[in-house]
Amino acid sequence: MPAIWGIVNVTPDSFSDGGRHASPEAAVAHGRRLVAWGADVLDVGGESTRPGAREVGAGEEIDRVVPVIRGLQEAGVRVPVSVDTRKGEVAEAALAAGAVLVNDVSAGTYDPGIGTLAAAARHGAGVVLMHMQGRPETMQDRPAYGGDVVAEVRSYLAERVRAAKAAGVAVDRILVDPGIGFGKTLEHNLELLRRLEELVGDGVPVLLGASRKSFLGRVTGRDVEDRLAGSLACVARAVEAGVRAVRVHDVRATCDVLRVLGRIRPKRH
Ligand code: HH2
Repeated sequence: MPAIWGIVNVTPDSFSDGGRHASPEAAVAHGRRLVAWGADVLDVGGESTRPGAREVGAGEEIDRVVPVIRGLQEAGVRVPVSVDTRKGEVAEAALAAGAVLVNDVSAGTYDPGIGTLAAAARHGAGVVLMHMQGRPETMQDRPAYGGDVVAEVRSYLAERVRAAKAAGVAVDRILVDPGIGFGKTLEHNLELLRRLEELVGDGVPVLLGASRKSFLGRVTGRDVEDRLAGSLACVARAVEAGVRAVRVHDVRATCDVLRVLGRIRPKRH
């Protein structure tokens, strides 16, 4: 069964839970709740990357995530903590504060400085390398792929895996992610989900983030707070395809889905 990455957004403007856990205390309490519900990893983020989001400076992002990472440790939370950031400086501060993974939606391409990959390598941390076309500010303006979106995403991720290895990240600490909703039309997202096995077959563990995303709204007609069932359908699809981790807001319900699927899936030989 995939690991459950519970989302802890310490932001005023995230698309589904912006402002809800903006104080460090509220974010730590939320993280503890997610662990009690079954989260295997907590993914702490201080910058929204939703379409059109405003960029946040490294200092502001550090001020948001570091107190939460420290607070989780002080509260005795033992699950690994990931920092969701594109900036090397933020990754460095978060890893120094106790995070052990860097989830970078730019796969190490955003930060021209030391960068997230070098920071992860220095700390022996893991990384998530996600595919995104363009930047959050403009990525949904007119996403386009030459021919086959799945082939393009796979070759981009293979190149970013090579870059991570070259930066010194341990091979067995790398995950890749097709980046659902990041520079993709509805049809691109659906095609990636339909053909997840191709990505899994490339041999690098896959993380999938589809939780509450707008393509689910397009399919079901539901607003963001009402996309649980659609999100869980994606979790079931991830299990079927052999995905290694799912990044979700609704940890308790996801955990139930995985428990049941774990008992009723045909055994593979
Ligand atoms: N999606 C979001 C943020 N980070 N990281 C990975 N690896 N994969 C994803 O699909 C992914 C991600 C967007 O979701 P959320 O954090 O809820 O929203 P926001 O970016 O508005 O904070």
